[in-house]
Amino acid sequence: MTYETILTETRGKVGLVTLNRPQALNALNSTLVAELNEALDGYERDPGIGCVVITGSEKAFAAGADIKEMSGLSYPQTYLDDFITAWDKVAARRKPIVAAVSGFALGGGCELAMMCDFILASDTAKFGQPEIKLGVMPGAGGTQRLTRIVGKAKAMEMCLTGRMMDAAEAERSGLVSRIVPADQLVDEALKVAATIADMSLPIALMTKESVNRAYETTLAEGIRFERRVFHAMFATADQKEGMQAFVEKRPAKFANE
Ligand code: CO8
Repeated sequence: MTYETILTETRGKVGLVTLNRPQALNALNSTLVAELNEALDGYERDPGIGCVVITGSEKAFAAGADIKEMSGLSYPQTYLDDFITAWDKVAARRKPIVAAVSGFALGGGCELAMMCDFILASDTAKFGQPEIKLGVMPGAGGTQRLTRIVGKAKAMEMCLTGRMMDAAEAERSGLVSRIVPADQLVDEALKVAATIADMSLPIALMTKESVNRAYETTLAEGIRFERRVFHAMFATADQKEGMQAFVEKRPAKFANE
């Protein structure tokens, strides 16, 4: 499949999407968002894919929504077209998605990275929500996801001033899982994604769903949800295989059943 604004490839059981609008620092225009969703739809449907990596270039993961495309929109247009809603589909994917972020992840770029399940950052990564400098605020989850991830003080400061966070601060704040040297970022992300893709797919999906519950419900309700799903895992062949393999001191071979 050939796209205009992204590159896609499959590496074993991992789907790799590279945002590819270098002339605009991977600014997220409507074509890019549509193509990204189309590629992710394909990976969701493909039973051979267990995990997806989204990355950008060394200079920019994505410098935000495309300001040139957005600047002339009217309120009725944004409202009637339900502007931004398509973006949220990224967060609704069932298969795990890793964001591999190098360079700028600003505005919608930072929001896109936060829609993924976790972020691996290069040492050059810079995260920010600079929308206030454009006379707007984050509109694709930035005021909500960033606040839940890094807490009110940092989120408020970033959203109100547009200050960027470097990779070290992002790691200290829990925004990224790890920092990797820039020239090893994509390889490392693919390695982590391959590890995930080698697990049982249904178990990985249930695990993702359960962790995400922590953001959506009370602790008691989340614990109840976790317990029910944990119990259900004993109905899978992969639970039998995983535990049997441990007992027999051999690697597990999951059948996704
Ligand atoms: N949109 C459109 N074009 C962009 C964007 C952008 N977000 N960012 C960079 N570009 C373009 C520049 O216009 C320039 O193009 P040209 O060469 O034709 O002038 C090219 O990319 C290179 O950019 P710079 O020359 O500015 O590169 P620098 O290295 O000097 O600066 C920066 C890099 C600091 C990243 C700078 O480009 C910048 O500040 N960019 C804008 C960052 C920003 O404000 N992002 C937030 C956008 S608003 C947003 O994301 C709202 C999200 C809400 C949800 C959206 C739903 C659709």
